Amino acid sequence: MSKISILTPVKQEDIHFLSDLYKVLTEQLYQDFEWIIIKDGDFEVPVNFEGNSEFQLKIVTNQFDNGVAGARNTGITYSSGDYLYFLDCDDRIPEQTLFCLAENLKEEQVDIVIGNTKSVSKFPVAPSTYVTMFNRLLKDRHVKNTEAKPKHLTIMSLNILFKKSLINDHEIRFDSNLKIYSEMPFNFHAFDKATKILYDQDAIYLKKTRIDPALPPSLIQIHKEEVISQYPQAYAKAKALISQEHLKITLDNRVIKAYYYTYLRDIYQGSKQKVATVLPHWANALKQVEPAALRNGKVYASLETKALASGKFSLAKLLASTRIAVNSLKTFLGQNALQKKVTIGQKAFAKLKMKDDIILYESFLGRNYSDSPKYIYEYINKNHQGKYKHIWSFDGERKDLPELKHKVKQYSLAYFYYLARSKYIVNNMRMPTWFAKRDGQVFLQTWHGTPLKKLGMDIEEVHMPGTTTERYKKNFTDEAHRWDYLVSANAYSSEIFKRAFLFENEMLEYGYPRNDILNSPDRDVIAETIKKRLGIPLDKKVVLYAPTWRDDEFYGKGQYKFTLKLDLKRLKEELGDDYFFVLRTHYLIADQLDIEGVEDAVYNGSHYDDIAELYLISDILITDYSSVFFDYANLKRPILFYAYDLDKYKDTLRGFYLNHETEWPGPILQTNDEVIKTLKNIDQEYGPYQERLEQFHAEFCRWDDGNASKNVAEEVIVYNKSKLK
Ligand code: C2G
Repeated sequence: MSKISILTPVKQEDIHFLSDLYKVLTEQLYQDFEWIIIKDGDFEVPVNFEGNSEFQLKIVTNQFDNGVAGARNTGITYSSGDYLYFLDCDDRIPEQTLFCLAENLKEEQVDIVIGNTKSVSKFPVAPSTYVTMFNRLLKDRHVKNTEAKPKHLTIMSLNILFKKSLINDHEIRFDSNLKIYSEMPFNFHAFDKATKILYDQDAIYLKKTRIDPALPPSLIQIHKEEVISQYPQAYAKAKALISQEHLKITLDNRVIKAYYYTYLRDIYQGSKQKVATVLPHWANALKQVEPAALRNGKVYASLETKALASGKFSLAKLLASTRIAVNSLKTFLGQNALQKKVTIGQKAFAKLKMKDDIILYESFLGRNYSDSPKYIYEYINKNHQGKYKHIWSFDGERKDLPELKHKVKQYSLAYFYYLARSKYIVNNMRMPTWFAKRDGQVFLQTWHGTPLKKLGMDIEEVHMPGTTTERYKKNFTDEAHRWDYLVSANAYSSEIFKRAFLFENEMLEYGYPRNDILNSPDRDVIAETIKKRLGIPLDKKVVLYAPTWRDDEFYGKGQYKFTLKLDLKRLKEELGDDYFFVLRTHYLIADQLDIEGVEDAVYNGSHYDDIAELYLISDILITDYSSVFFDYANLKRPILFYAYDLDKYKDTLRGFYLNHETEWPGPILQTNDEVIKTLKNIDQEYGPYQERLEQFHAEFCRWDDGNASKNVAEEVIVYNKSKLK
């Protein structure tokens, strides 16, 4: 069999991909190849290629500053194989791919073998469907020698074996004037000159879609604007190189499809100047399309392409806009009620000016009047009276909060109106993915807890419903890029937030506004008032139980299950004389707790707005993996961890940032017996943890000095607004 030259161009920022790719190549069943790494620039490739490879490795440099096309051409000149194979450094091939491709060469006169390229967001890990599939293949594979069909004639050069003599005899090269689609003319030139082209569906190539924002974006992502005008230019160059009729039609169908569907909106969107530069390229391309191919389009669309091809840009634009509008209407009609509201709401007010004195607040998805947004609002409202219009967004009607003058229902027209008009948005959670921050709008993200459980990019595998690990991470980091300010309660949080959210804007390191109340000189008076209001006995010790949610226990998106594992009847029987219990489920929990029969010993505070007030009225906190204990530590009162599913949570669901044995500021309890025993003798049982609590307080609560609301509000809102005047 013949020797293959594998060509991998690499930019400096991508060299870290090479050691994995090296491993992939050492695992190939077919080893009669050389691997040529073409450095696109002058830099060192650290030699960390370990292992006993059978293949030859060459590292060469592309001396010319002509991008990936030039680098590939350089690779061709250095190659000594009979066949060329282009492989990008961040992609993967399963171990049988080269073997399958090479098998096709047993046929006579094969010039080109095209493999099967799949886009994946994640490379499969063994045992994967690919591994299973290939094990089967090795047993049953019969090379079918399928002649390549038009749909296999791709415009990408990856995962194709090209006979080198064909490439050299016809001087087929990548066009370095094209940054992005240089492969289109290369491939079609080669297809045109080839005698026999085969397609092998088992020769799989895994192309990674770069949705992980931690990775550098791909060329197409960087040059979005250029992509739009380079496609028709690449097409025109390719068309000029081919003579076979069927290839011309194949290429024509591609460009028509690209115009009608893939790029339509991008072509006509943007500034007049941009549209004026892009349109002539498409006009030129469509002029070259064979009439036969044009007729394949729908009548309306072909009128449009004809108008464009003959330079009637205004008419073409009118027809295209009508088509876009009809398509949008069709999409709109297919949307659910919320999506429809979002579409209308965002469009309706997009042209209104923002107002420097409007602030839109939301806390915990609009479910509460609470957390840092509440305290920031109260500070500004009290200290800068009448200077701002404060809008609160809630997920339902809140007649019980008459002191808030402007309340809007989430996703109502009024909500979208204020979303567009507000200069400042203050939220403690992520906004929905459809939210498009306006130019000049200031997003103050207060966040909602010092992280114990791993977050964002730090989570290895996401187990939440309705998402994948990649999607979750991409949404997360896209969202974090919209935040202008992020509140952090301690240095530990700042470090994690920067890494886990890829946050690069302004970190506000003043402590949590929501914890000001815990450090207030009036806190005992406030606590007594609340106890009286809620009917909680003043002469008993109050225990707050505030557990978190579990990623894998849910009814649906944002609707989590919770089974109460505390035995309330026993707690009442054994501790009821001295203790009173306050239960508080997490805001994502949909289940209602049943306290029937124990009402005289238990208050269900799950719907109470502000958990900070519940901290104040309690003497002891029981939690599991919730961030509540970081805030509660401000009070320096005992904290117990009722962590009945610790191993699962730690190892499978999330993982923790702090060591549970050495760093958590309290005992870990696994059963009701242990909880009861600890509460009965709380002073002795908690004694050994006092010192740890002190250290914990010093590390995590140091910035919480009772002035966080003031500091945050003054810096982000008051000072910025005064600068505008
Ligand atoms: N919370 C609450 N009641 C509970 C649990 C939590 O009111 N029973 C509130 C607290 O303000 C807490 C916040 O919700 O600080 C976040 O809750 P966590 O249990 O820590 O979980 P999560 O919402 O996943 O946020 O960086 C923090 C993480 O993002 C955790």
